[in-house]
Amino acid sequence: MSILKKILTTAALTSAMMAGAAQAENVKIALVVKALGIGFFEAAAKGAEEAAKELGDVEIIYTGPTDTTAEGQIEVINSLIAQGVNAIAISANDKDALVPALQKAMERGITVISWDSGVAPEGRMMHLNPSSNALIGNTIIKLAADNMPEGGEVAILSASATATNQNIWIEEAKKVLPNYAGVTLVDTVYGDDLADKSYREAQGLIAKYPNLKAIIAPTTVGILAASQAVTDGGLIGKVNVTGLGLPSEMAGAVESGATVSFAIWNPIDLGYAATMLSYNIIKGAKAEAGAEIGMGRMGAAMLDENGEAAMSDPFTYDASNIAEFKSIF
Ligand code: RAM
Repeated sequence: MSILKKILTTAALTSAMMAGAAQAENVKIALVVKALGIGFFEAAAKGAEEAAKELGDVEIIYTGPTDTTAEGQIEVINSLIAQGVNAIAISANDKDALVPALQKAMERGITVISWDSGVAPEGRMMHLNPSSNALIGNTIIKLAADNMPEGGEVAILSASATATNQNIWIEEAKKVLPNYAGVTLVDTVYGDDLADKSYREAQGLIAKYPNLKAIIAPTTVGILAASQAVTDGGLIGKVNVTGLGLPSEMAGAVESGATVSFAIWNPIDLGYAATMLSYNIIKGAKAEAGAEIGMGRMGAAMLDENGEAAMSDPFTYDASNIAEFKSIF
């Protein structure tokens, strides 16, 4: 081999090694969602990718089970532990069932946070709520009540029966229900954040309660399925579907009148913030009561005594603004 060729080969090898080393140093943050195929989480993943791009040395692993079960998430967590990720940022299908697996992750030095749907404090370092739980609980009832001045029956179509976030919001909604004179909650059913099951559960409510005035679905999957069931049942104008939805998915329902209005926060910002928080904890920020941990362009999260922080207020969408937002998330 000529000397020149040798030098060139060595240079090529060195730069290949350096590239390999840089790659090996990438921080791996796993964004674990309730289930794959849910638009809300896909929007959150966009935000996570945005944060990774901004940080420069982060690889996002977007993953989750195929259905919204704790068992499915435990399998995913165990495989992430085996892969040696640096952080797991999870939206939990069950607040308690995931604790042992997540404790094992933390024992191995993995940063664990929950976001959107929380894990019990012993199973994570902090939890990021999208907004104040009490505010969300009140919002979903108010959205229904505002469109039924004479009062009447409402029912809730939730996600899975063990979803931490929906269960807290429903509990908060029930607390403020007495403030809405004449509004009666007749039932709560669960569609498991599966489109077909949610659709059938909505049809079940419609059949069982002929006087039903509103279906409140505090889930993006449930609200879309319920608006479809109301539309297919020829009940637009009789049963209003409301709750939490994505403008991109709900535009048709608002245009048809199946849904007068609904609310949500920005899921892109939520995924972005969860990634920034995970990164800063990996880099040494202490997740303890009173701490302020940076969230990049979203400011800082202030942790309360339960290790929880909340982001922004939900925003209401209706015929006046849906067109503007439906292409964003
Ligand atoms: C669904 C999921 C998610 C929830 C939204 C509102 O996408 O259940 O956890 O925050 O709805």
